Amino acid sequence: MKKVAPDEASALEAIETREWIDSFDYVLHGGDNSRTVRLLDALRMRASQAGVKQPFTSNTPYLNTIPVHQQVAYPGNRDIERRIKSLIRWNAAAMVVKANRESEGIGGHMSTYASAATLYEVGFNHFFRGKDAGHDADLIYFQGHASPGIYARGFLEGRFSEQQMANFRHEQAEGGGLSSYPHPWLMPDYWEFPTVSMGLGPLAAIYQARFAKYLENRGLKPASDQKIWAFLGDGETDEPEALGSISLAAREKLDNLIFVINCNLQRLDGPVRGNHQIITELEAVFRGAGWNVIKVLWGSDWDELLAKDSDGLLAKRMGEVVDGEYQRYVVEDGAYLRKHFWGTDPRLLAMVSHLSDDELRKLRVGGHDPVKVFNAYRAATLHKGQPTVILARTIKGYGLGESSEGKNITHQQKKLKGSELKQFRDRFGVPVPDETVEDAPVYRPAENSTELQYMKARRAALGGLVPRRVLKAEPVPPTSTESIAASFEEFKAGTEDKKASTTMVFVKMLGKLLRNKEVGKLIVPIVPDEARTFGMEGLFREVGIYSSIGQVYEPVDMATLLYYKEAKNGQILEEGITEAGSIASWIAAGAAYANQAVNTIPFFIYYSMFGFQRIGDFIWSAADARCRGFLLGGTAGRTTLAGEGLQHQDGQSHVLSLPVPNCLSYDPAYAYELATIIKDGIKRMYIDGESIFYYITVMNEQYAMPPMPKGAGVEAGILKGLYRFKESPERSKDAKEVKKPKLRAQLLGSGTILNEVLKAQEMLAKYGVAADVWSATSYNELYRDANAATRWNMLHPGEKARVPYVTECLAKTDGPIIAASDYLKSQPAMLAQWIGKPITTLGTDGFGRSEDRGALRNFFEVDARYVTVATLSALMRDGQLDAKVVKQAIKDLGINPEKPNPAIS
Ligand SMILES: Cc1ncc(C[n+]2csc(CCOP(=O)(O)OP(=O)(O)O)c2C)c(N)n1
Ligand SMILES: [Mg+2]
Repeated sequence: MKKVAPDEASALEAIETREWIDSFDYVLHGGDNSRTVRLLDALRMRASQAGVKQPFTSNTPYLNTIPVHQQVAYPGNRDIERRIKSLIRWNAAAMVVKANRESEGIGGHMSTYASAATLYEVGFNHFFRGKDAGHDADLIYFQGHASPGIYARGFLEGRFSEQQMANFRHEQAEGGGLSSYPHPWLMPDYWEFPTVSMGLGPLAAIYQARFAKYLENRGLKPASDQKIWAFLGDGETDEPEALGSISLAAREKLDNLIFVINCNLQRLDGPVRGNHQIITELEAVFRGAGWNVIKVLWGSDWDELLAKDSDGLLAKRMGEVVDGEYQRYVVEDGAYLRKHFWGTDPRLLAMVSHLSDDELRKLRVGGHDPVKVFNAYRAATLHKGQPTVILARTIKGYGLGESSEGKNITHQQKKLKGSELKQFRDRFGVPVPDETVEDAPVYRPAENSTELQYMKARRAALGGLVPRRVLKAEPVPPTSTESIAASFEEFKAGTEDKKASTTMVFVKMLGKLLRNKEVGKLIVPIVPDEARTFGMEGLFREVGIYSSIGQVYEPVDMATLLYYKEAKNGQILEEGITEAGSIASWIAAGAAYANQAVNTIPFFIYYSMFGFQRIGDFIWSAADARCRGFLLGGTAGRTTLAGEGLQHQDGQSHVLSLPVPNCLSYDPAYAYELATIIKDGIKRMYIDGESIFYYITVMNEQYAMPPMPKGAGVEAGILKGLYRFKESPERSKDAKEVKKPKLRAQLLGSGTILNEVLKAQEMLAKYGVAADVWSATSYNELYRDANAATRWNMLHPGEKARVPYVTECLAKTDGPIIAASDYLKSQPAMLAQWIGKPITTLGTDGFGRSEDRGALRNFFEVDARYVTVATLSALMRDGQLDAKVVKQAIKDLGINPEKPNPAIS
């Protein structure tokens, strides 16, 4: 065989490649796209048959997804829009620079918005629909660190005064200020979605989009063309939450969802993927998950060069440069680019021989080109049957000058020197005069200027200002309080001897609420694959499991009464094993009163251990977003959930719920307590419109539910967190022989541990101790009330002091206080300062064991025997009882005083 020299081989190969491409082009120009796809399929098939190993790739070349010939012309006035964008760029940077000059270290970010300005401005001028668009109004998750740019636009729109701009990050200053990031709690008329805890926004947006379809399919919201836009950082996609549910979005065909990933190739410390390409990686991930992916990599400046690239040399080169190198190109000059990017092949060099170094350097990337961005958004909004992700290549710190643009330090840059401000001003043509430019003043043109008029007209055409948080939902009918109360009446009566768990009681209540004529439709039950755990499977058949396509198979249990019924109008959100996804649904439903103008009432029930501990950051963001609804911590209680061991047994969720200021947490023991809390919660949230939500633990231990004690103040006590459940029987008959003077004590119990406390009350009678038993439904509420009173008293000397509720209840009672719960001892202990006497707390500090309830309660020292000994011991310390009695009790009750400390064993 004739040997071919390498050079000759590559020349021959080039000719051969050319011929193949020409043949392909011939078919392509025939105009039948599907024919070309079939042709490629046939080739692939042939290669497979011949045993040619084809590397798997879910990537397309490193080029714009939308070819030039498929672009439409830009509909806006490019020149005016550029001027507006320049003013916003300036104001965004100026507000951060000024804030940091005035308060050193106050923070703020310039480089994120600088990279994303075009991405936002094309949206504001041509896509984002405001609230006046009614049900079509879009929901937009702004990248948290881009807030200065969003405020800067608001300033031009006349939404914020110069004073407010100057008070960036000083909400408390005179005239009000602007919060660092999107916080609906702090700016409830403006921000809708807290996004700055990175990763939460993308996941929340997916479930928001799914919830929008749920509302439509259930007839709670008319069909609409609403879009959910989520802007995120490329670095942010490293958060597991960010990409964790993208397959759901594809499966559900969420074509109302658009992700825009600002691919500036940098995160806080440096490049996102220095040695690789983040865009290539994300393209594969999203395409693999079934998304429509639109890459916006190259600006129009590149069109001509790429048109000449008939052999794909340039495209190949673009695809092989790693991000660290691309970042380098941003900071280097044109000569560097010519040598390092173009200089790898003489044919590439020849392609740009007509361009000067400066022109080479100025070739723009796609995310800074309004035409490319517009076309990507247009394609995304028109796309059907899939969610879309736009991967937009941008430059971090774009336009911020040499010390910032593309540099690794750019994320943290908060200051610009006078000369840098001047450069910035000149580059973007901002009309700030030389005399003041170094002060970094914000600039707003005259009200009747072309720029402001244009902005206003665009926003008016698109349904008004964005972002805007508007409360449009009708409150639920006030009469629902009565209808709910009537249906809950049975819970007041108790179950006599029939045993039930609070979980069973809750499920019964939920059923009643679902059947309630006034609120039934609004209830949204959410479960993360735990419906059977909580005995909720009866609801499957009754209200159906939501499925956007109904049920396309015959379920295996079709013949049974409780079959697994999926339906397009199903009410239950069965999320599968994802507490993060479930809470995202709960957040969408809990804030629907503001975002979707529907007052949905979500009940999310889950294993309590996997709540605040696992998804605490989501719950915090729900609080910020002013969500309303109920979180139910099921199988709660460290010793109550028997057998499951330390990863399931929750003894901390009430400690973890305390920091959430608008979350009310309860640990009820009995049916009537639970009924009282839920009934009041619906009234406060959905009739009175309070931005609070509830965390309630429910348990799986079964016992007879007592009737609600008679007497005024019980319901109020349940809600405030404490009431006397059972007074001491004066002296039990067994105790007659006890010669001692009467001893007294106050016993507090929560959740199922209240039953242990009641048993202890009887035991103590035998030792001559008359104890009252209190049900402590919420230590957290007691703590907040007491703190509020103490604070008020500190600030109002000389006025009649307010008495905390817990003091009112307990300070004047007789005897020591012993409090037992299935949670950490710190729960009751935090009230000690307001009780005025010693308090002994029993709780479940430590790791659990895979044991049964009895063994666990012995291990953690929270059963009736320990409550008894703790009481006797407290009386002894108070000098009312001899140590011998306590010792004897320890012996009688079979307690081993030398057992290891459960807190650390
Ligand atoms: C959960 C979480 N971790 C860390 C941070 C701190 N943080 C703020 S911005 C940032 C880098 C952002 O990079 P990227 O997502 O690429 O956004 P860019 O600013 O480049 O657009 C980091 C680490 C945060 N806000 N949230
Ligand atoms: Mg980035």
